[in-house]
Amino acid sequence: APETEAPTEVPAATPEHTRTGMSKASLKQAYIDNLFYIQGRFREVATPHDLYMAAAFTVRDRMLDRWVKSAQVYKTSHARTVCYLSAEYLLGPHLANNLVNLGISEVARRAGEELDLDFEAILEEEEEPGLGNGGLGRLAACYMDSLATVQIPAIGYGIRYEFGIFDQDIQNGWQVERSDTWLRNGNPWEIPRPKISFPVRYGGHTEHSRDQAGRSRVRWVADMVVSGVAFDTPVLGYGVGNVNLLRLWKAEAPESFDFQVFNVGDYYGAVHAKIEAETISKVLYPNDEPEAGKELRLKQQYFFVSCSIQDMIRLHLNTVGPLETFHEKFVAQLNDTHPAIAVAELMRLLMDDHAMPWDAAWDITRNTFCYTNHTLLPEALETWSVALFERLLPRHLEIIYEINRRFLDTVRVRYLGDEARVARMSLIDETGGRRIRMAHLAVVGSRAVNGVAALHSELIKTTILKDFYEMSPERFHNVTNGVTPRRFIVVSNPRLAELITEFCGHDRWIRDLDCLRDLEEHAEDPALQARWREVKTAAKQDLALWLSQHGGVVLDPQTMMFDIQAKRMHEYKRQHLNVLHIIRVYQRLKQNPNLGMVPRAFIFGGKAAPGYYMAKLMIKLINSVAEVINNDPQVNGFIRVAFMADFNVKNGQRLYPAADLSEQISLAGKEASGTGNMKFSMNGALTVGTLDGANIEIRDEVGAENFFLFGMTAEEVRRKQAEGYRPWDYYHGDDELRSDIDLVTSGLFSHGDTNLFRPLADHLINQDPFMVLADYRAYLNCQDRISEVYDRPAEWDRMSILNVARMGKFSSDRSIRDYAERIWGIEPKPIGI
Ligand code: GL9
Repeated sequence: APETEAPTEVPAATPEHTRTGMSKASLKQAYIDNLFYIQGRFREVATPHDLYMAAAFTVRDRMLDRWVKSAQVYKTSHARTVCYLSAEYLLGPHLANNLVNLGISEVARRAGEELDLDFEAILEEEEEPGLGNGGLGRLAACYMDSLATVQIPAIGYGIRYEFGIFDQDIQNGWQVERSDTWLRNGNPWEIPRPKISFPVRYGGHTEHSRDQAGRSRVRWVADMVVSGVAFDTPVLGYGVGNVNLLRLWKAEAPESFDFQVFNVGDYYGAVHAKIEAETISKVLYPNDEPEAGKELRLKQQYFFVSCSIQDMIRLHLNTVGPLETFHEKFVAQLNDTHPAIAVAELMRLLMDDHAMPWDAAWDITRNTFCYTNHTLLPEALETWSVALFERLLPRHLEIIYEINRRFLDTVRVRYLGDEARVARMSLIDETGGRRIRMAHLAVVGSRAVNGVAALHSELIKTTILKDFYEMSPERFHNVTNGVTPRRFIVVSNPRLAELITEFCGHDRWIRDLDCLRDLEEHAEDPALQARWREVKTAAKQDLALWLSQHGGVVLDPQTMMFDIQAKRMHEYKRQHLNVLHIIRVYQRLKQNPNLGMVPRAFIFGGKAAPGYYMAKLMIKLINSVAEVINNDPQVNGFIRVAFMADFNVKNGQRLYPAADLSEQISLAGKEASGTGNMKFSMNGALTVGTLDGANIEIRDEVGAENFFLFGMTAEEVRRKQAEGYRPWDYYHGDDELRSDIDLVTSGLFSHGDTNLFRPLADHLINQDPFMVLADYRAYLNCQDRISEVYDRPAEWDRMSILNVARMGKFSSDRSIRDYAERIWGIEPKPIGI
């Protein structure tokens, strides 16, 4: 067990001990050393940031020998390696997580105490790398943790955005975006590798010719070149020696860029070129669906993909050798279509730079890539205009055309005369302006395709990728998402972790989450239930205190049920359905102030894409409803509403442990998986949810009797949509529903302004694309049942314990093992400590 393996006392720290020792004495000595030699400070003058940096370097030092050893073993054994290609990594703070994975949280805490340091304040000081938008980016981060923990050699490739996801302020109830300057004070976790750098070219034209052997050769004469520089972050597995690499690329002007030649006398032009290069990795696009046609976004995608594939080829040539075996050394997982251009880029590099014939190159390419789809929303399926492609990546467009020509020939041979099918499957959408369908490129260029939850993987086969499934069903898989229990239980909920450890074996459950099953037999034990409740209440107290200090809402953790919905703001996630329930309870209380009800705190968190008007209006609505309810003494002893500003990984870690009830209320068939659903449930929240995404599997695991289900199924949604859905009928057919919606536009929540929320209400009554009104009644009924059960603590606690006990499946370790066995064909390469 890593917590106990390191000796806790060594008499006097020798220099070796100081640099890497795990004992308390070594940690103390190292900390003081780092504070002095790296920050140039001693205790008396150190700022909180200095104190954090010294801690970070002290921890990082302890990861480096494992990192070097992993790299050596991986290299000399020619280990098969996963390359995870993702435009986003929503990492969250490193320090606490690395302490846990090193197994030195406790000894470090004691060392800190002896140095008279405020350990919590040091952890708080870390600025989190928010290099992702939401679930998709956080999934990549969980997978990096699990890849290392299950000891699979892996490299995560991505972009080192200078500005990650914006910080959210709430002003007058509205979201206000602030730029995220996470690198401002330096990043102690990354190591710059200026020598690992690749040119990435854009624009220009191609020249076709034949070599002496008569083979056709292509030269791409680009008109812009930038340089991608590697920044490496070590990712340590839990309780193992394996350290994998997260390699993020920063865009710079190439060193060799000759201002004199390209810009004779044009100093400003030269500086402008430098700025243009650096712009590429400047900022993360803050949308949860693709930004239509933004040239910079395509530049970003090609930038990190090109650097990554060039790096993989370099590594292969340095170790194994001939490129014919590239796909045996590497498997590359495409995290959604954002890196799908990799298919054309690998083809280009193999053919144009390494003189490989088409068929050989295609064989390698097809056997290298696998593609994960993360959404069914049609508006989220990425396409790029052919014109933009031609301007930015002329050679890739040629290659895509040739892939398409050959592919469509196979379709024609298979389905004689079915030109409609050919048009549907083409990599080029010819309806309207011609556009490249990135999902089709990813599917055609991959060996395996997977969805992220059972329902989603089935729906892919019958909707967006139906034709592809019919043609090669054997390539379609499901890998249900998971989350890492290290960050989402051990780091975020130490009290629960300690309690679980008593029943599930010291640290055993942290690497094998199925061990949580050992809790099951104690679910009805009043003694455990009492302690379980204490742990939950303590977490609620922490959150209540934090919220009261940040925004001022006062919640009562003793009496109130904490009902939480935290996720990106989106109509399909239906935060407004939640609001309608709050308004219903409010109206009931106003009509009957003596209504005996279970007090509830309704807590929200989530960012809206800056250009998504309706999502921003939902934030304003939540805050407006909160203002009225929280200031109404007739009700505010029973209900309160809080919007936690700036929901990110760090703030999520405050929410998950404190939830009694987890809101997972998307319209069935829209949420591909969801991962917050898993994080809440792992922390003992019960779920109110639809049969959507991974909710279905969570319910299967925890038992239908321990899950609050409501709403239409995906199939019922489909049928109703086909019949013609008329929200108007619901509005007029249900007095309470009408009264709740009417209250939204009454001006009560908007200081008399009856227009402010009109767009939201009108949209619900007239369009309601996500069928809020159709599910309203079922949701209310379900919420009433929930209140009843919450009133019976023994029953609730039992259900809560069973939820945790049965969450083993949702560890990202299980997801990664699934990928390794069923998709990647890769074995663990254990590195001891
Ligand atoms: C998402 C899906 O919407 C989620 O249901 C899923 O859990 C995650 C991870 O597979 O991927 N796809 C997607 O584009 N986002 C997801 O969360 N959006 C963001 O990350 C903002």
